[in-house]
Amino acid sequence: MLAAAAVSISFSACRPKGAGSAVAGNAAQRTYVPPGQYDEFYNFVSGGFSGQMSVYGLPSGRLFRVIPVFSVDPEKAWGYSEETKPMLMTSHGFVPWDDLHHIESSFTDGMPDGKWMFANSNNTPRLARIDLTTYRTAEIIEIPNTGGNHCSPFTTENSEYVIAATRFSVPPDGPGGDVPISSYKQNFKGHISFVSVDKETGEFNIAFQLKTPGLNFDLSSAGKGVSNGWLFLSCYNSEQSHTLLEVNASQNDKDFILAINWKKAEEYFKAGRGTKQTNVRYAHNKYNEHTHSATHEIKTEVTVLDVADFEDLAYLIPCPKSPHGTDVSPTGEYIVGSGKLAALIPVFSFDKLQKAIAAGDFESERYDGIPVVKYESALHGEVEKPGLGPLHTEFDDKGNAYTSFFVSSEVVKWNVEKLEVLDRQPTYYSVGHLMVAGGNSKKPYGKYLVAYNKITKDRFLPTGPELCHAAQLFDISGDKMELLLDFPTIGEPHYAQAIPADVIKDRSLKIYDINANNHPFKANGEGEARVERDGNIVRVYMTTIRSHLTPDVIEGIQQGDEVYFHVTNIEQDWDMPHGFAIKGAGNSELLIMPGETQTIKWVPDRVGIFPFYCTDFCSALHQEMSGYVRVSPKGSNVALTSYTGNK
Ligand code: K7E
Ligand code: CUA
Repeated sequence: MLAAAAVSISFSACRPKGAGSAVAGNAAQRTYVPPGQYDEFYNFVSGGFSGQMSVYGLPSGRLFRVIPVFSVDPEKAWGYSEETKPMLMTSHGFVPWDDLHHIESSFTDGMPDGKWMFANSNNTPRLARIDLTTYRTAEIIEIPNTGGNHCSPFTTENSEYVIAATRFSVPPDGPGGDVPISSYKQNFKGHISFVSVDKETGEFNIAFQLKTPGLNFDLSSAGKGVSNGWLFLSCYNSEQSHTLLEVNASQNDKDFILAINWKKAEEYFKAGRGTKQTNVRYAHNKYNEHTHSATHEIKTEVTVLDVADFEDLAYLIPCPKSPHGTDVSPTGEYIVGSGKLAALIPVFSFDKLQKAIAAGDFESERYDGIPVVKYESALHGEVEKPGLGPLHTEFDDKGNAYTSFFVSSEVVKWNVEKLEVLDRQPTYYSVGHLMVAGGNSKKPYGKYLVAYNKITKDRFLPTGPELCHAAQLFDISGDKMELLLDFPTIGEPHYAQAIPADVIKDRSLKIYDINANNHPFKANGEGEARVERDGNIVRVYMTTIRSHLTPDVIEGIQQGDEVYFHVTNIEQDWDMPHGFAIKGAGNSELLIMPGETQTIKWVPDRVGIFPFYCTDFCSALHQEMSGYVRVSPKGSNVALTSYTGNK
């Protein structure tokens, strides 16, 4: 939840009238996707405090998949298997959870290209890349000099960079961080990271960071079209206070949108104008689809440019009252600032901003060395009386914007040129993010809007003190927005993306080629299945195929041994994973995709017979897909043997 929750308007005060009656007459027909047919859009939805990303279909709201990103997931052994554990390593060690707020797709020419989804973690600052061929998190990079990576992962027009900016300004990493918290104004700094994305592989690299005054960066949007090359970030706590922010960071009438000329910053970086900082430590984790394993390394260097050292990198635009969303229109000309406590929505013009910069049309005082453009000079106009507590804005294909209002619990449609409110519809209740299909691209697909709500109260059957968060689907193809469907979400949904199924569906991988499997502990067919001992380490090279595990009888394991089951699924059929679990394992199951090898570690704590079995109902004889391990006392002379079928 966000700071606007602190606004002292109780839930009952903002409960929309006529809840539940507002649904369009033929809504069922318009959201019904008959059995066996496909949805029109993929909807990738952040999981908030679940740390995961979920994949739905639109318009049906059917849940297809939950992709583990920053949190462990026993269903998929994410963070439990030996292969995936390195993905959750950080400079703080193994971190099994995070808070994922924003998802943005990779872009080519300002349009989703269906290659990757990027995701931020809000607690231990990290950035993730999810591969849309495997629907697996392929890479996670930690962000140094950062305290909470909320303002992320906003992506430039051709995915040159994914942005990661600090929510909490903090002293830069290193020994200099041990300072009184009351010395905020002297010692706390913001950092904005430009993480480059390799065109082919997608691989991340923190190209450079910009050091800024100690502002809190909330959200951002990369420029596009006419504003390509620029980046806009909302900043709150321009007061630079360090305690009771609810009051102390709400003093100034206006905070800022920070406009960064990132093409210039890149030029300065390439010209060697940055400073190498060598006291940072950050993790860079990658998943390899050939070794079916992740690697984890710690990096110790980052290049930093201080914006105050350059005249033409950064400009502040005053923006009323603790702005949250900063959203750029499809043409790139308009920048919408949503002040959480503001009674209007300012819309800035990129053209006017450029003219103001060229004319030096600045306030008389700089803010910590950064020129402040005069509010009126950059302003296209204000949307008056739009609602209470504006948070986020998305765009359609017809020149309209849609803004979510947390406090007045509604979505409001308005015309970007004319700044006129055209329609408003209640949400049930307290909408946070909203999303229009392609609504952050150069050519929005329009058609659907989804509101992601913080509170559902009476919308679903009660399930104890906590109710599901939920999405609400609206049809926006007509003049009025029409509510079609409520559907529950995984965790707390924040930002989301919707991409036409055709852009993505044919990229989906069906199997891993067993011949391309380079896992060091692969069993290349049942003939290679075996058990080996090295001291107290025992490796079981196991294969799975319908409907047996090889080997399925193992003897000669001793109490306290460190046993690794390296399970290779030798199937080469789509949608034919097998599972593996063993009694007493302090671990999850494994779920092994066709052609893949995955490993679970097991340390038997007692003597006896331990059954193991396939956890995924894979065939008529799935229940028969099982086996036994005999565990003997330490030092026992039972020989290490294994077999399947006749000994
Ligand atoms: Cu508005 Cu974290 Cu994007 Cu949620 S944030 S609502
Ligand atoms: Cu394999 Cu069930």
